[in-house]
Amino acid sequence: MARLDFPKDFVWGTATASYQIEGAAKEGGRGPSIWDTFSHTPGKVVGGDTGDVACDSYHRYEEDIALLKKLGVKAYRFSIAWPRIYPQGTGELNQEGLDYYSRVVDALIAAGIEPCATLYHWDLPQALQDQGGWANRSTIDAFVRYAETVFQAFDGKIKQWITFNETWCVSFLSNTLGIHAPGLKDLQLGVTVAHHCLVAHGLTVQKFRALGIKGEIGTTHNLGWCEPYTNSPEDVEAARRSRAWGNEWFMDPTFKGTYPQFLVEWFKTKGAEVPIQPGDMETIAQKIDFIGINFYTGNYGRYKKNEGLFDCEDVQVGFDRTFMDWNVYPEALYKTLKWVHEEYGDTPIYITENGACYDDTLTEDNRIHDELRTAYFRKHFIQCHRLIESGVPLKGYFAWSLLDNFEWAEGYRKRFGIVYTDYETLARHPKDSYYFIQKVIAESGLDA
Ligand code: IFM
Repeated sequence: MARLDFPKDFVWGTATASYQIEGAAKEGGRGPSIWDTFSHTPGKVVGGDTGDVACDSYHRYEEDIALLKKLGVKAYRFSIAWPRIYPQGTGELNQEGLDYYSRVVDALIAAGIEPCATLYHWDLPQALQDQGGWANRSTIDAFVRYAETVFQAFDGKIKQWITFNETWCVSFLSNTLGIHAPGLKDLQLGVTVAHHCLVAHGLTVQKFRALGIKGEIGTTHNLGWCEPYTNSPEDVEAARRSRAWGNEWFMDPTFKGTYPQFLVEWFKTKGAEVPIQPGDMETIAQKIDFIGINFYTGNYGRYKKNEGLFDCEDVQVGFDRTFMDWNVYPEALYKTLKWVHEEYGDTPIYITENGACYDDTLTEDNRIHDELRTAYFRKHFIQCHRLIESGVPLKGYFAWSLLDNFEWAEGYRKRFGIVYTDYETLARHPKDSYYFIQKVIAESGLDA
């Protein structure tokens, strides 16, 4: 049995997001977000679930931080809810919102855990959506103002900042595929929103530097890996389009200040164009201190006319699948991060999310024997080790998620936590995967 040791300074952590765990939707002066509107619209979320209560972490954050401490993590990635800070998106600041995150941040620091904050994990103030949301360029200014407020409030305490979580989801999943809030179905809208979020990211990084905030700033893209099913030019091109939609469309502007031209042309044939204004691309490509990658799955694709946006059909090749129906394909994590390093250089990489959804059952003695999730983590840790050995600057790993939580359009049925949330009592029960990760962290490695 081989022993895989991780560097002693490797950052082990877990991740969550505000709307998915906090609850207290109407407390502390919080304004409504697009997710309140969406989840309260019949038919949008499985079972009619909403984030009104979620895991109630707004009130139970101390319990959650105790779980993190026992787990042994060095860092905790959470998100700040914009509508708690500016209930209407702009205008009057809500001090109670800042106070809440101050309590969380102070408790983390007291527990010896580095706070890592995401500024935007999808809860756009509804008031801004009413004016066009991210499709309206003025939302960019509102975002930078909000970012400036929290930078100044937490300067010196939060040392790792992420501007956006998964810009692909914010744009295309939400505005082209209509699956997430605000639930719109328009390709041009997706392209426009993606561009505006990227510009907002660049301006926020500029603001961070101009204010001289201490610490590091980056962004998080969700990448996947689509392999061509055969070597035929049609399959190769189809898989390339599909992959580039999630990967290069966001990574190229972030690092190179360009969009992949072949996809720009492809979108044009569908009637969509990027609304680039002078200076935008330079603004987007600000130097960042790290890149966050969320990775869950990969697939095989082959050419099929009129299949989806890219004439690319997903082919089932016999992978095990999670309860989300996502392939378990750990090797794709290796391929993806290798590609990131080769294509975009030596910027430090953090896996800001990775994890698996399974249908857990609570035993009579409150245990959850989640062997499949544990196996998923183990296989991905092995790939992380391989990446580090091969010279990829992988600096940390955040498991998704600390807790079972509100899984967006899928509601509460889909559990990703390493801690089980009992939604009746709101009690938390660590699963076997929690103890597995605890051991890996304590030993700074694992037997493979
Ligand atoms: O729950 C989400 C998270 O909010 C963003 N990344 C993917 C996770 C699982 O779907």
